[in-house]
Amino acid sequence: MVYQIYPRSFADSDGDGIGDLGGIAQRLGHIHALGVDVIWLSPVYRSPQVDNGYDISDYRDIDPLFGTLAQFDELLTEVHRLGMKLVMDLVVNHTSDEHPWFVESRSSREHPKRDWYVWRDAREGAEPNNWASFFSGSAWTWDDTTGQYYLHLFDRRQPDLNWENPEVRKAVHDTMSWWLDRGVDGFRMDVINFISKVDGLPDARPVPGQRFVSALDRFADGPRVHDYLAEMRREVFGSRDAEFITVGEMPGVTTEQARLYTDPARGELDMVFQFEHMSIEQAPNDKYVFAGLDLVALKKSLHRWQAALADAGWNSLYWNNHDQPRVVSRFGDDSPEYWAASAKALGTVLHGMRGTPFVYQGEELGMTNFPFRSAQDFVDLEAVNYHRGVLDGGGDAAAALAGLAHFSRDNARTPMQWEPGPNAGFTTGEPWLAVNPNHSWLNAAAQVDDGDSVFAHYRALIRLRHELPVLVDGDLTPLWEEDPQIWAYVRRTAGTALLVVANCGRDRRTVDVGPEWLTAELVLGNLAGTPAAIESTGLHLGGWDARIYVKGRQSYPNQVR
Ligand code: TEU
Repeated sequence: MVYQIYPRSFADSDGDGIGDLGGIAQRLGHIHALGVDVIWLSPVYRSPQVDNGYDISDYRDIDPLFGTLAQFDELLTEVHRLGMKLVMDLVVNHTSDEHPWFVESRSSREHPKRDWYVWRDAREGAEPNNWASFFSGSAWTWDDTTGQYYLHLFDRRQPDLNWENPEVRKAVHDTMSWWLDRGVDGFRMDVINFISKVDGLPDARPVPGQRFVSALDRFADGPRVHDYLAEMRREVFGSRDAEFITVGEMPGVTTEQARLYTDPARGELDMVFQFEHMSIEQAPNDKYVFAGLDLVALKKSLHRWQAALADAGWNSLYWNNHDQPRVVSRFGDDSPEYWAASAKALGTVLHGMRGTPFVYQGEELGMTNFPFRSAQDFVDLEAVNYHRGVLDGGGDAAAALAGLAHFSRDNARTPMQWEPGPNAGFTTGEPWLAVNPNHSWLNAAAQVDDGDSVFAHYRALIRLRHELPVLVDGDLTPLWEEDPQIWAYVRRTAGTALLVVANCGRDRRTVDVGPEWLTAELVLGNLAGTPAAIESTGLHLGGWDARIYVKGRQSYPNQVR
């Protein structure tokens, strides 16, 4: 399994209020104790930090905010010494506008690097097409110096690279090789399915009342993306013997495309992050509008991905990352009574599936959303721009605030909660983003040695994956898919069967699992006093009760609860 660190919010060693490499080094023990195989580090490269490091101005240096290259090398050595691997974030759909490549590109139309970015003339005095930026407004910005627009799918300070240009691709390959030579073990590739845009950059289908519209189908899984990834695999990894990890972050990717990207026979990527289950309760045209949570839809979505990549390709499994609200507040129940049980139950149904599980910092503690109150509480540029856009358009400010509180990326980015004391032990200074007040009781110190904690449950889930081949290889058959409260499925290999079942609600439920499971053994439960065997009267589940049973072994060596 993979553990994601968002360095800015993980641990601060120098008191400037921003997490850094020194802080990570001090806290590696926590990650190791969880049983982590691979660490994925969100960007630590030199960056103006407009999008917290997803705007890179030098791919071959560490931002002074986070430390130095020498510190990075030390950290990598220590990660390896502990038997873990380290994966870097590769952000190459775009650079920062302060990257020397862009500075040169914008300097004149004749500059050799002009074609490294996407420049276009105005169309009838306005933007070249109707594409919206993910961060509000147009995806194009006018540049006075040379009298053309440049493309940026994200912020205007994140210009898109032109992947059609072989020199750009070569520069990216060289950068990757440079990090592999330093010893890193692979890459998580930011929006990598956006690198090939549809020829001619045609308008997206208009939406009434919107000047700029989401144009996902004009650049997601575009015409040459598979060629580019196969080429990258050949050029960067082809001559190396070691095993590397590649994960493509892919908003809008379909199951059919994901199969192509991750089929080992095609040699592109190991796995992709898909987003279908992350938009399940968001309105289609506005991710900040809550459209109601439908557990059946959520289950079906993930089960559909399980089926689609069952015999070719490979899934990644995640509830959280630095762009998503906290799962216990989102799909769980963060009330005092059910907070721990629901955090564990959601961990259980995710980690029971086939694929590689990812845990985002603090998820292993059941960290929750932040109690945002006013517009000033938000610092993420996506949130700030969204709020401004709603106000400018005369929209409902209260509704916008409620949507942001629920879905804002800042929910994921509040500092890691280490201790009950000042600033949760994250920093001795002033934290760059407020610490969640619930750190007084929700923190690592309170959990790591407590056998009943969310942390202990995650550790058990991770240990199970290391011990039970059926969790890795077994196929998956959903049970009671239409049930709006029970999430259950069976994993099976030739010799073993595993039943994963969770009651995703407060009301008690009894389910009839059938006689074949009466002999099964409990390997993991999330509530005290879970009986060791299933009763003949059925499986009686309390609120947010989650269990894993195994069958087909005489005895199970390492029983964990
Ligand atoms: O995110 C890509 C992406 O499309 C979304 O998940 C994004 O967070 C946004 O909310 C869409 O509305 C990646 C990174 O994970 C994110 O942090 C960056 O801001 C983005 O790319 C640009 O690099």
